[in-house]
Amino acid sequence: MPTQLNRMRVGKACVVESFRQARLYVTLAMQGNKEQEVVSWTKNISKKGEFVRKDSTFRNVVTADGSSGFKAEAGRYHLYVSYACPWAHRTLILRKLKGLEKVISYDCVDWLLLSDVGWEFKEHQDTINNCRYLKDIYFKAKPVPVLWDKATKTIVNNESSEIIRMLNSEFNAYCPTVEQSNLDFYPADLRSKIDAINEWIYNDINNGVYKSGFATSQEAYDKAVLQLFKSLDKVRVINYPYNISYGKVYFLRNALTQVEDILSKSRYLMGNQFTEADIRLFATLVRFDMVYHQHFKCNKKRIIDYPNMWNYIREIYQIPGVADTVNMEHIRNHYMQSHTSINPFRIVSIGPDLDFMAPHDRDRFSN
Ligand SMILES: N[C@@H](CCC(=O)N[C@@H](CS)C(=O)NCC(=O)O)C(=O)O
Repeated sequence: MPTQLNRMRVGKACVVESFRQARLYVTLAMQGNKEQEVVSWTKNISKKGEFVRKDSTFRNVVTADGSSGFKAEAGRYHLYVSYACPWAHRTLILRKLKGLEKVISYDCVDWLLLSDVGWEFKEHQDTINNCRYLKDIYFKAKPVPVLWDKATKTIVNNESSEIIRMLNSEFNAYCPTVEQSNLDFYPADLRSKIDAINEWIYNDINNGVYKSGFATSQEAYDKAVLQLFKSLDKVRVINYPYNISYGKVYFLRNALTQVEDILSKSRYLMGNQFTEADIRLFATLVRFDMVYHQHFKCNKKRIIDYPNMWNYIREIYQIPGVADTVNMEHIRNHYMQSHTSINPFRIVSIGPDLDFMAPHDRDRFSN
């Protein structure tokens, strides 16, 4: 099914382009993929009231040599993103830091995400396919980010963790400077450690805030929020990601405390090296105090209460180019106006004043 969908082309002509596709449409409709149920989070709740994120559907890759069928070329690929979405945010940061602004174009959807129509293009138009809704690009499904191939008019990939790896390594020939081309956020010698830390940070923090916010039972909420904040009742084993070799370390603490502890001893999650693990964590932490704390009920503590994390976010925010990828208006408006089950009157709260440009102390780790 994903492969057929992947071949699917956009626009009206594509919808009924062939009998096979029309048949696929009917099949999907019969499976319950009705037009009215466009936004997936409304359908992703288990019987226990837990939010269960579905795997992304489109998983092709762009390669520098074109061996995958999608060759890295300047001007060929396009990103569909939302400034509000932490997953899409990762891709914008990579595009910026690698200097790929002229190589990969992008369009941003409006911040409002309604369950019947999904993401919509409003002030920012869809400059490639001229669609009004992101679902028209997908034909049926809907999340951002989307990596679109203008040449074959196909979705290449819609999984942010994979898109950022493509931007990291496959477009180096098109980076404007040698420094940008040499920038490697997933270096070979750190890959297993990055994978290990990504895994628990994804489960407990990146997706943990959603599991807390979208829970529809007290039990599901307690489980997610405890994982995020309170002491874990199980022992966790991970590879300690410091330069100093501690080998395997047993952790009894919660995810945010663990991160705070790591960042009290090293500048980044991987010691002195800024990697994709930091970019992925940043996209969640930068939204935390503004939306997750109140809107998703992750309110035991704020990030500003953790001195190391708070300084760490400010350092990343101040890396040239990163601030351009953070749009707080979209972030606030999106969460508070789109999730009507959480915030029925869609009132956008005033939010704390956060000064991401205030000086940080992370230079204390410089050699
Ligand atoms: N695993 C995906 C998650 C993407 C995702 O859930 N995006 C949200 C926005 S934050 C979305 O578009 N949700 C609407 C939907 O799923 O219909 C990734 O990392 O790329």
